[in-house]
Amino acid sequence: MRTPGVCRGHSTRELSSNDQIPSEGTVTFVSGTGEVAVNVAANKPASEISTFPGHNAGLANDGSFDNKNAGNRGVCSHTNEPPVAGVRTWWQVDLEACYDISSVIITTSVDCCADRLHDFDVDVYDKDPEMYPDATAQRCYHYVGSIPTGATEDLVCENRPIRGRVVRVTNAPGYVLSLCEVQVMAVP
Ligand SMILES: [Ca+2]
Repeated sequence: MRTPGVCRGHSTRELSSNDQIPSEGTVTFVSGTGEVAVNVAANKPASEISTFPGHNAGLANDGSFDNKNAGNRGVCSHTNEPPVAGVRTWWQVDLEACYDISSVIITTSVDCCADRLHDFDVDVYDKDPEMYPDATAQRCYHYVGSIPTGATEDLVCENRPIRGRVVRVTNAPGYVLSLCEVQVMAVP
């Protein structure tokens, strides 16, 4: 019996002549077989360990790259204050289907909190780890240091592509987590 919300199997395919090539700027990975990666995270269900009022998780995958004056305007996700010593804050998105994920692109705030995102992990799960404690994580990327303030960085998964449906960003212990946009690049 199939379990809802769980990845099964593995599939890859080559592009056919009928495939639509994504518009310029959305492609970050083309495999040797011609597979093209596109963002599959936009407006999918997002959640975070806690929410600072007005900074809900969905702001990090709403398709808007607005990242200016983020602390006051509520254009980026932000976990609650104050941060708790030893606790690793997280943000995640459920892609609502299984994808072969090649990279995760993160955009940080220009003027608030970006420096608090450092030494973090990007993991891919076969199912929601909040709903299924036995969900297995595969490491996409371990980031050493901080993404520069206001920058957009493409974190290419080690051992890509990684098959999964939930992508989670987990920060270093004891810091809030604020993300302005997260794109999950995968073979559709
Ligand atoms: Ca956004």
